Amino acid sequence: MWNKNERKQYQAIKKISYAYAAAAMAVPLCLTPLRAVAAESDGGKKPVTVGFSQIGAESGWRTAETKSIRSEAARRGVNLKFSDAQQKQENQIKALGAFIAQKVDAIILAPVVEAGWEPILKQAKAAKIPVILVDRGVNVSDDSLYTTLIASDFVAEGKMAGEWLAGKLNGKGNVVELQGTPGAAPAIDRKKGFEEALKNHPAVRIIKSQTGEFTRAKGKEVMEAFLKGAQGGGTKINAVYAHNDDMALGAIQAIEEAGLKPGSDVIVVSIDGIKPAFEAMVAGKLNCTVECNPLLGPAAFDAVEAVLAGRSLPKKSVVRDRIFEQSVAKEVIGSREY
Ligand code: GYE
Repeated sequence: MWNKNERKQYQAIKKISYAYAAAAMAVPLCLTPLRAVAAESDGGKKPVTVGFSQIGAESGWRTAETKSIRSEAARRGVNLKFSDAQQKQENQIKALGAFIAQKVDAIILAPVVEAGWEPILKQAKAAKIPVILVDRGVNVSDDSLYTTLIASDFVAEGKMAGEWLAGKLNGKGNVVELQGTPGAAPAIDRKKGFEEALKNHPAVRIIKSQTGEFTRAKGKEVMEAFLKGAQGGGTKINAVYAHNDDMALGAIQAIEEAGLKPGSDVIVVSIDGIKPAFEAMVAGKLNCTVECNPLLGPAAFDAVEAVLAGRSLPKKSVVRDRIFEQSVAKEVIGSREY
């Protein structure tokens, strides 16, 4: 029998492997999610060493991703070198430099922003260290600088949120947008997808848009400023679109403190699908969340094992996400894995 953790990991990988199968550009990848033996790099003696450069701990999503990678490394007997960049690209570049100097077998990178990776990725390539990108993509002119990207389709997530909100507002209303970290793939793409969806609904307008840096505190602060503007004679706010749940939860607090009801006076939609978002939906304060699966550990280490074994990998594997409305929150909250 599997323990609870193993079953969860298996369910997560199963979802991702469906997405592998569905991704048009994907080369079929043989996934071995339940391998319990220690990963080995040289025919059975030395355990594999992997450096993981993580962005930070800005959100519930991020914490869940870190946990998934750490626990999967432990389960496979991988020696994991973990580095927390505290939201700074320069710290990630330093961490990658250190991993290269230590001659790790592979690097897993969750890049904070899209731009500026070429020099360090060239160093990794010159040292023949494969780099697996998880969760966010990079902008490089030569895609041989990384092995594979395992991530959600952020444009599709933004589109789902936009289409849902336009329906909820009956095609008319004023929306404020809380953006993620400037320059980050999910911030760029979730904005793009949302705006694409609104093209079909010209009376739904984004009246203000600012970064809340993917954190609850900043989401609250920015929402407070938006509400002050509205209450001081500015345009009425009908809805909030937040690029992640944490910012939405901060915005909900700001709405309540302004004497309004989140979920009815102001409609709130966000992305991630973390447990606290489901709790807020059950409480009637959040209207909708688009899932973004952070349980990337199993797929990331499958990719590491595959590349070290010389197997080819697709350039991108898309994690499939679903949308959850308030009306189903009670029913599904018990089965949420993060
Ligand atoms: O949605 C947000 C986080 O990169 C997909 O980063 C990830 C995003 C996630 O901080 O909560």
